[in-house]
Amino acid sequence: MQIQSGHLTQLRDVGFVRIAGVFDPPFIAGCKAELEQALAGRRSPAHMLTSSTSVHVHNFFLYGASLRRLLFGAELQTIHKGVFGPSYCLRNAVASTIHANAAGDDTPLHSPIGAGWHRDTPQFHDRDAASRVIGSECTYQVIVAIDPANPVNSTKLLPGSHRAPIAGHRLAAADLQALVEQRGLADLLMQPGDVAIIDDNTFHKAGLPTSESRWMLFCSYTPWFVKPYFDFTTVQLPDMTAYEAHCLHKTSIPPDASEALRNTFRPNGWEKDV
Ligand SMILES: O=C(O)CCC(=O)C(=O)O
Repeated sequence: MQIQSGHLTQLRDVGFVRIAGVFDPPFIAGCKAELEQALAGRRSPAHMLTSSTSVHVHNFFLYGASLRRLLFGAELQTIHKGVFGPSYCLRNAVASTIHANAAGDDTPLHSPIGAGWHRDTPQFHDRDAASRVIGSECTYQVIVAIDPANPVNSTKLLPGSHRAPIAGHRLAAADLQALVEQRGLADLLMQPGDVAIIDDNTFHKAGLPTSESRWMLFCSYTPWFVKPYFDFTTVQLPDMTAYEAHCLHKTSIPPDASEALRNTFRPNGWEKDV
């Protein structure tokens, strides 16, 4: 797989780009089997959230060799190096299905993660408690389709909204209407093995659950100094590669109080082999 200049132009201009057929369907079927096995076993319930309409498996790469290979293998390394650059690290890696009656038991999660229009780029709140996001061309989401996504259950996106002069994380109704009038609304239709790259400043929301399983892997990448969702210092993978160590922030662990002041980013050169 190669990143073409057209992919980068579309990402910059529209806020997202889809690349078809990055992974082979039999490999993707193996990933799906690992996810379903992990869910059946529920070895780490704190990282598996279920509701009657969705299931979310955080840190999916811990639950099988194919899932680990998918996240850290050649294809996503090529996207990582070519689209956002080698100093970015992993912020979150979650497998999600929205699926009516996906699980018999409900955790406190009442609706799918991603319900309602929002952005994924990191936000903070200013003195007036107003939401501020860090903006476009800073952080990215890579989505890998495990199942097909159809016009009902696919993620919805507002093309061009990554550049909209709106400061906050959520979208007001009037702004939604204006954005739809300007450039319409897109369904992120996917087939197993397709990949989408999204500028995190693009407004999007989850589609509606159907009776079909709709597993997608949502992998978010941020500059090394952005805190990840999980404490990856405790994560150890057998035979961890330089790329995995970098993604899991092991090249940028802040010093503890007893250590001398130092630049905490120590690049390990993973990209030289890509
Ligand atoms: O599940 C989806 O389609 C969207 C998920 C989403 O918006 C998110 O995780 O931020």
